[in-house]
Amino acid sequence: AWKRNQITSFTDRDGFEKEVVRHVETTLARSMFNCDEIAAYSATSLAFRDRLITHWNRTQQRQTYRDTKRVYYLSLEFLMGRALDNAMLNVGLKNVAQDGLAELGFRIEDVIKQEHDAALGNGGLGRLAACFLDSLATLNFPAWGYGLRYRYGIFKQEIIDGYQVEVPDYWLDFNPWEFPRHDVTVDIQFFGQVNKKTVGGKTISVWEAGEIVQAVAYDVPIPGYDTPTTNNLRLWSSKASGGEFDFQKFNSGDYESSVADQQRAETISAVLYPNDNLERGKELRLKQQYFWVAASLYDIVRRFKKSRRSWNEFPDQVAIQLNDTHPTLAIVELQRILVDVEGLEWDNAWEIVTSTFGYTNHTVLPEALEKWPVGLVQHLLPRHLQIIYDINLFFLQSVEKAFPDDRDMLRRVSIIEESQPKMVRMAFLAIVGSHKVNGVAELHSDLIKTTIFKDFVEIYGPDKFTNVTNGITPRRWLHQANPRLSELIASKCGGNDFLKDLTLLNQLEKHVQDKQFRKEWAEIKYANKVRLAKHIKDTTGVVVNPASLFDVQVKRIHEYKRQQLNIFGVIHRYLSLKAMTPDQRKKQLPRVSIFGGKAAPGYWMAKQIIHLINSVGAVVNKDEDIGDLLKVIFLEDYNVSKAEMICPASDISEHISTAGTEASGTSNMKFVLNGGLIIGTCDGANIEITREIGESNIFLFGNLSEDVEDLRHAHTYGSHTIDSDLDKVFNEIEKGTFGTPHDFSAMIAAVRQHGDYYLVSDDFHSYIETHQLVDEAYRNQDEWIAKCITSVSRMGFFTSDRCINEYAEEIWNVEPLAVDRH
Ligand code: 26V
Repeated sequence: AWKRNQITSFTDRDGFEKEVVRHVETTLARSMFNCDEIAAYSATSLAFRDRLITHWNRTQQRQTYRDTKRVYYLSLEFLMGRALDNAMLNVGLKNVAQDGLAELGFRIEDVIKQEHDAALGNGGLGRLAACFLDSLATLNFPAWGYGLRYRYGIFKQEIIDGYQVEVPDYWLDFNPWEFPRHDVTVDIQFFGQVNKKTVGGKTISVWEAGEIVQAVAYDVPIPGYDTPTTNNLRLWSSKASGGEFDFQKFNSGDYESSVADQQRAETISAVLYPNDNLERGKELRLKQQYFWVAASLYDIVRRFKKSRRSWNEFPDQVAIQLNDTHPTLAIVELQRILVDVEGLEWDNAWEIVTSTFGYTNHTVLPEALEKWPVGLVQHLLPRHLQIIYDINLFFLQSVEKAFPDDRDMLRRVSIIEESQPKMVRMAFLAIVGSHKVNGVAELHSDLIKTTIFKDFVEIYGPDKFTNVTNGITPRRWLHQANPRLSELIASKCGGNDFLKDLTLLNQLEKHVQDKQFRKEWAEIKYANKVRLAKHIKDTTGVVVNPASLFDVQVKRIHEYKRQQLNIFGVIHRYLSLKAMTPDQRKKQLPRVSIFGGKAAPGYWMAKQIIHLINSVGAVVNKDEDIGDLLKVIFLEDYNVSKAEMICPASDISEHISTAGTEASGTSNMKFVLNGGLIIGTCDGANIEITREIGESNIFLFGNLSEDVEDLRHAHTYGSHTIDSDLDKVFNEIEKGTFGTPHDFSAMIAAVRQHGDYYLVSDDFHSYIETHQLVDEAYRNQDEWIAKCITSVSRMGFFTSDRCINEYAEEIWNVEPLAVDRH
């Protein structure tokens, strides 16, 4: 019997301050006299980290002792953002820290800002994984995340002369939120060949590796909100194996190549691939995938084996969710472990494998579907390719049996695409190796069943395919990002319970007509806009009037998300304003168009879009005829912590993808939850948001998903006339009003000459008209605020808690396991 650690469990200001001072003076080896904001941040983080780790230990002990089923969420991306504010709020001691820091001479907001975002993701998919971790812990599910510990997260974006410039994001200098586990390592094999061996009359395959790289675990504690449950995010870092190979080389004088080996090993976890929705079959990316998957599975299997159960119980103890196809090799790796290493029969092993995995699809864009050249897989993972071929063989045999007359079916559904070169279709492998496949919003889940995965619905029946509409964590995206609104809501909803049961927001609706409530609501929105206006001034030098309508589009730059439609619309507004008399202008509503988002470094067109936005801003923002009536802002380096400032400050945000292309979208949910309205197409989760909040509270426009194919066909084979207003916009660009016209000729040609694949012209008229409706609605502030409040009150469905409960019930079959409070 030993005494529970008392020191680190501070509960009041005094206790907190003592911890901060202790960390400054001992852990950081500094004097309180030269404690700056960075030291204050470090010490505060260490104080909270100590607390979390006590909870973390208790949670892990309890989960091990009870030995219930666990969920493993495999994701190549976890876009976590900052941890300190989140930890303080989830633990419920932010006020204590605020007072303590104040007494030590610091403003808590300044301290929070010292933290570098953990930016281990590209966009929606990575942020979804982060929201899921928050919900899993809050709901007390025994769950681990597994990912890669990139040395460089998504690049930092700088805007120089109106163009994006990428700067490396080296974020690990000081990271108090991770615990290196130098004792938790796994040797990962690559290359080599497969030999057959006969053991006791049985022939088995033995993979003799050509290269071994070591995986080292780094653990990040994930605190739940208002619960002691603290789950684990395990990130793998790559290191030279340091085994005999290297010493041999080193001793034989081959110093150079032994250092080169080390470099090569460390390269695996060096950098996050900055593409979002574009697949380019790079060997290093496949190495990353296998490295991470193999280390994670080894860890999962090792944990399972401790309980000494039979292999058939594996799926009762383990649920593994594949976040997109990136971890699909896990299916093959588990089959390999069970058959080659553990000696199970193929069919028995395969039953275990398919019962264990679930696969989530996040896109229907064909250019994003992962395919790997067979030759590359053969070279890097020779045994895995054999297993993939066997999986495919047995699968195709069963298909042939069920559809004996359909030869073309076999070609269409084969995991191996018979192209030049042959390719492994990862999505098909993921479907065949999982018991459930889900899309991320209703429309998207319907689309995958009727388009890219149609044949698989025929083969497996419809029940294998399901929908789990995405959600967001209200802890970060309301309580943390918008503390004043959260407090106002709490005052009307009977306290903070709504943060754990978001449907309680519906209590707001009875206060919609309450004048005082509306006034406070409007004041909070205004204050949030003032804060963003200050950031705009500080970072771009442009002064914007916070009384203007703030119109925001922040997300990755991609043609399918149609930032080009937005900026063409802005130019149209500018031309209309220019054509007015001064008297007419006085009657117009002032607007600020705010853009933000990164372009993949190799995505040339996306970079041109950024340049056009900046070029338009440069002209409009200094036009004295226009003044406050229109400002165009591009915010540099959009990331999670900036999103936390931007979402609360928006009046209207743009979710305007070509119908059928945005699987879900999640920022749409963040903006509405923060009391903004949205303008959007009938796409992704916009459709369900409309159903929940009501048609009168959203500005929908544009063609429907079911009409897209015909429209595209007409562009290519019929006569294609451009919308006349859009034509005027193009003519103005071509006149040189926004700089060298040649810079933008490809963007215009995409619409005029190249078939307008994203339907910019088709939707332009209704987009412009709908923005006029936005202006009109905004003039009636009372009505506008009422719409905002009503919308928020109906957003309960979009919490990631609901989403996680659906996964738990429909896909994972796991139950929560509460940890005692002390
Ligand atoms: C794909 C690839 C392809 C290989 C190169 C690297 C890379 C990195 C990420 C991805 C993921 C593309 C799919 C994706 O991000 N989908 C987004 O998922 C969100 C969460 O479900 C959803 O809200 C967005 O609508 C969807 O675009």
